Amino acid sequence: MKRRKPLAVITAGVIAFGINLGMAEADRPQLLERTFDRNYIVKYLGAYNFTIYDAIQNLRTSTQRVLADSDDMTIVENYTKNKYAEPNEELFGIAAGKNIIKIHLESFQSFLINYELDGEEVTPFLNSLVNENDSFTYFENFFHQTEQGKTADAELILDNSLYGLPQGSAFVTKGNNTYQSLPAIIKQKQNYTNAVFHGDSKSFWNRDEIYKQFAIDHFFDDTYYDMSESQVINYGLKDKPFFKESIPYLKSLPQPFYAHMMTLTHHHPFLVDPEEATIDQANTNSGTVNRYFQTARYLDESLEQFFHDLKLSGLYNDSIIFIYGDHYGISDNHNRAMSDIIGKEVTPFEYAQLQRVPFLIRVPGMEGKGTVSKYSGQMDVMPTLLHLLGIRAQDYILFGTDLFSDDHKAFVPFRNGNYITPEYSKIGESYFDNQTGEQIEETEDMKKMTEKVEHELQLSDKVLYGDLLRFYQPTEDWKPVNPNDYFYGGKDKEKQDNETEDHDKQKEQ
Ligand code: GP9
Ligand code: MN
Repeated sequence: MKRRKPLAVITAGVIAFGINLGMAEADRPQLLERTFDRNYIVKYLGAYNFTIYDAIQNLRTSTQRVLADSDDMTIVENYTKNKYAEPNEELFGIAAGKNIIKIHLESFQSFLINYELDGEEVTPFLNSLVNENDSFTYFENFFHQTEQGKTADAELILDNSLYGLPQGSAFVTKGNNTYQSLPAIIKQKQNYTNAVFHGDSKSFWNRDEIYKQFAIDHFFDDTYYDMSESQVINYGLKDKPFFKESIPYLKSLPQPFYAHMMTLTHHHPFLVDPEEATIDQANTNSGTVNRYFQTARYLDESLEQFFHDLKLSGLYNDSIIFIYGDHYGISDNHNRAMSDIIGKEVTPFEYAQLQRVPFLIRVPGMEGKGTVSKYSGQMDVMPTLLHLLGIRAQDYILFGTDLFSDDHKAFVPFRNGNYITPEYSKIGESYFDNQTGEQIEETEDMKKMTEKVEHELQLSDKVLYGDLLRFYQPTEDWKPVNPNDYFYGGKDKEKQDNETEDHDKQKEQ
C-alpha cells in the first residue's frame, strides 16, 4: 500500500501533466520548441513547470556551443545571404570615411514626436528635425526589437544586426562570444576609431567586457565626467552635462570616428530636478506616464544644446548623424494612463504599435528624404550604414536589410515572435489589420510569414548560443577581433599611463 499510493499519485500527476501539455500544444503548436514563447509556457504549464523547463533549456543552450560546428553556420549564412537587399547604387559609398555620430535616446517612443501636451509640443527640437529639416530622413514606422536586455539589446542589435536573446541579456551571458560588429568591420576596412560615451559605471550590462569583442577603442565611462551631486540624477550623469563634457573628448578622437553617445536621464522612473523641468507633468493616473513628458523635454533640450556645440566644433557638417530610440519607456502596466494620452484604448494591438521608436539619419552629401513610412526596425541599421560607407553587407551575417534599398524587407519581428508588416500585425495567436485594428483571419501568406519570423529568430539564437561566428570568415582580409587588444581603465588609469609615457620620454631625452 505504502509504495502503491505514491506511485499512483505520481502516475496521475504525469497523466494530468500530459493531458495539460497536449491541450496546450493543441492551442499553441510547438509550445516547448519555440523558446522565445516564455510567457505562453508559464501561462499554459505554470511557473513551477516552467522552472524545470527553463533549467533544461539552460543546460541545452550551454552545451550548444560545444556541439556547434561550421555546418550550423552554413545554414545561417544561406538564410541571411538570401534575405540580403541590394544597395541603392546612388547611395552606396556616399559617406565612406565620414565620422559617424550615433545618438541614443533613452526610453524614447515615437508617439512623443509632434505630440502636444495641453497644446504644448513636448520635443520641439526633435520635431524640428523631423518636420523642417531638409537634411534629415525620419523613419516613422521604425520599431525597437529589444527584450529583457533593454538598452544592451538595442546596442547589440544596432551594432551586429543580430537579435538579443529570448531571455536575459546577451551582453551579460554571451560577453565572450566572437562578434563581427559594425565598429570592428569599419575599423578594419576604413580605419575608424570607435568610442562609446556614457555617464554610468563601465561594468553596467557587462559593457567593459563585451565592448572588447566589438572592437571599441575608447569607453568614456563615468570616470571621465564630473559626477558631483548636482550633475547626477537617477542612474547617472544628467544628459546636459553629459553632452557638454563629451565635446572635448569627441574632438580629441582620431578621425574618422564612430562615436556612440548614450543618454540616460529619460529613464524610468523619469526624474528631473524641479528647477530643470520646463513642461508640466501630464495628468493621468500613472506618475510614470506623467513624468515621462518632463524627462523627454529635458532630453530634447540637451540634444538641441549638443547640436549647437557640434556645429561650433566643426564636426557637424561632415559627419553622419543618426538618432534612435532604444526601447519603450512606458510598459503595459500603464495602458490605462496611455489610453488618455493617445486618445484610444491601448489594446494588445495598440500596444504593439506603440513600440515605434524614432530613427533619424543625416548623411553628408545626401538630401534628406523627409518622413519615410517604410516598416523597419533596429536590425536594419547596420546594413544601412555599411552600404552608406561602401561596404557590402552581404559578406556578413546580418538579419536586417538596408533601409534605403528598394529591396528592403519590410517585416519587423519582435523578440517574442510577434511581428508587424505594412498591412497587418501578428500579436500572440491573432492577426490584426493595421488600418482598422480589427482582428482578421489567417491566410496562407500570413502563415508562411509567421514561420519565416520564427525561423529567423531561431537562426539568430543559434548564432549566439553556438557562438557560430567563430566559424565564419566574412572576407579574405577579415581578422578576428582580439579582445586583449582593448582595455578600459577609466580616466585615472589613462592619466597615469600618459604621465608614465611622458616620464619615459623625458628619460630617453
Ligand atoms: C544603464 C543604462 C540603462 O547604463 O544604459 O539601461 P536600461 O535599464 O535602459 O537597459
Ligand atoms: Mn535603455
